[in-house]
Amino acid sequence: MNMTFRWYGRDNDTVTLEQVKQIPNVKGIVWALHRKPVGEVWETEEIKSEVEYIESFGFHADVVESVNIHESIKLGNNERDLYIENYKKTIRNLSQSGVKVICYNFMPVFDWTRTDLYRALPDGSTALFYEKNKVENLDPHDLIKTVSEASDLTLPGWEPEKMSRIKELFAAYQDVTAEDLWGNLSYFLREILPVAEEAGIKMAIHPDDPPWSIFGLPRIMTGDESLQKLLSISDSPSNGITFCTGSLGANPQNDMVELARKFAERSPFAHIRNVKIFENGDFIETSHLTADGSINIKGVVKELSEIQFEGYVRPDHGRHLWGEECRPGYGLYDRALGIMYLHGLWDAYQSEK
Ligand code: DNO
Ligand code: MN
Repeated sequence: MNMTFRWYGRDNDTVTLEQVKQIPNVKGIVWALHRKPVGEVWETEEIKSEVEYIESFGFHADVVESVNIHESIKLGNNERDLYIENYKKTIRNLSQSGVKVICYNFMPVFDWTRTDLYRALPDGSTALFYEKNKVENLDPHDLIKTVSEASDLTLPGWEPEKMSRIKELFAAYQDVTAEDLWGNLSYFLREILPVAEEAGIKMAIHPDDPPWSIFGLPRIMTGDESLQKLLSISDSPSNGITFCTGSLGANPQNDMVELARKFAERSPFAHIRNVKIFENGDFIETSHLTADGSINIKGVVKELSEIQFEGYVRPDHGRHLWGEECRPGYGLYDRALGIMYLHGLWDAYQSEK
């Protein structure tokens, strides 16, 4: 288990690397050029500057999350080849700085979606919350308004320039089915995987969050069957998964221990976090502790320990604690607590061997 911490960059995060340095046994920083518009080539110089900064703290910069996929690739329209070429260049450029894993997702229009960024938990902390009924009955434009009013820090995938084109994007997706999306994902992977392989980089798809279709837009990375299908697109060792327990686990039908058993070997990267699911389908993010949520985090780490998982791991979203002002879900404190819980489980299972 190679423990990492996601960080948004100098002048773009409330957390500093000096602080991350004090969390025990964090080996690397999961990073990205967050200010880069989707689809543009990441140039070697800007990559180098970020990687050198991260390395100056003694961290590795092996994992990038995410190099986002331009909508034209997901839509499969005639601009896609241009953006695929850019993506290939970015892969090659990243490999020059020693990057090993690229996390990406294939969700149309929106990345992870929540209805409330600061829902109070009984202990007085706040966390990201998803109200099923609200998403099913709300116009996406109203949701965007609610979310952007609640935070001046942009959620990943909710970039202002994209939001201003939202109507246009919805229209473009009108006739795109789940099957079309699979076709477009396969096309993309067949193009880029040979380049990734040559560059020594593993691509790791992040599951959809939540793992079901929202606002009438198709979503395809939702559980066992889809992970299987993804792997069947190509046997390339570069065709991998970001095993995110909180995303997949928001659907109680996804047994995360079972899925870890099946897919950990093909997951160069894991996000481990807990969510509490309510009977009506709502869910709230909790601490990483197994007892606090609906996901058997303990069981997942046990599976990883069984196979001596050597992949990269990070705590995923955390709650907002002790008055911390931070990016929604990406504060320092709860993710640090999460890391220590994961280390504790890992050490205990390892010593049983
Ligand atoms: C949710 C988070 C996401 C994730 C992106 C990956 O579980 O991990 O923000 O980073 O969807 O592309
Ligand atoms: Mn995740």
